Amino acid sequence: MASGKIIALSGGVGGAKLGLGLHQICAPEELYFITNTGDDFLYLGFYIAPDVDTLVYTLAGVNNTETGWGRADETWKTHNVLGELGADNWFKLGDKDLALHLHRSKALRNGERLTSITQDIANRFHLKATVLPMSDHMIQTVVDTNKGLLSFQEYFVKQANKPKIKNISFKSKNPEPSAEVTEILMDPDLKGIVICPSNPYLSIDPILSIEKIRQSITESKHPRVAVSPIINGQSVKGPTTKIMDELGLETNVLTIAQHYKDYIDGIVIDTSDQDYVGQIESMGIQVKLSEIMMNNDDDKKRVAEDVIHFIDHIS
Ligand code: FO1
Repeated sequence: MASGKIIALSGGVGGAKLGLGLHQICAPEELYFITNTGDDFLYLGFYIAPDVDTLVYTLAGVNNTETGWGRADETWKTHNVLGELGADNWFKLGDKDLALHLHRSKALRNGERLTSITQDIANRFHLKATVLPMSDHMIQTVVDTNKGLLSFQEYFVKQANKPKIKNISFKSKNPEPSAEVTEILMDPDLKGIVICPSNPYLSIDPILSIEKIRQSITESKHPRVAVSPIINGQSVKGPTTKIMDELGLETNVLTIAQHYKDYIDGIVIDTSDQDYVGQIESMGIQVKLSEIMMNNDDDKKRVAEDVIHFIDHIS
């Protein structure tokens, strides 16, 4: 079991896969996830935090492995009745998942912070790892598309990420990290920082849009490693390369390395992308080749081991 405190920046499904691998090989009480909340939104009056929930459910082993989001052994009675009532049900909330949204929304209305509610929920799932929302304040991803300005979930789920993206921005009245996020980023005993293979533009950039987080990571003396979210020009999951195309970016690992260059010392890329090693290294970024497609728990553990060895090598 690897020792030393690790911070992992994570979105939803892609991030949670590596998260589960890290959870298998690191001491869980030394693992801290800073999680994207740019996807959070109010739906049917409830506060929904999809990436936080995906991570908690995945680490707790109660996640739905078919959808990648929501809970396993789910039922959809409420969702179906909402449909019969002519209410919104384009965002599918399972019955068990809905209980969490009811509970969290009430706690938020009572003035509790998203961080402390998340901690309580994680404790009830017996998690020893710490899942930290990036902020206790609303910071919302807004997508400017050929269909106009869309909130993240309108773009991603309601319109099935079909609109063409022109620009992505992050809207907030108070773009501050929580005290817990600030504290762990300043921890002198940190072993390293990992950027999970989540979508850089939709899942990691919202976290890095918070100036204090961006600054801490840029100035950090601890090894910082990203895992590429694309392999051989293809997204590992979701619309990463589609978005890169629309933003006029080349869909390769070099673009990913360039995107993260201020925040990383090293990047793990797939062996099929080895032709890019020289160009990435000439940017001052170390490269580790690995097979980074994570189809099963053994793959997740193996990639996590490679990440931790890489951190050891850099430090
Ligand atoms: N993603 C979908 O594509 N369709 C859904 O109906 C949907 C429902 C949903 C409910 C709870 C939850 O925590 C996540 C859910 N997601 C759904 C995933 C969500 O859109 C995530 O924000 C994305 O996967 C990006 O990480």
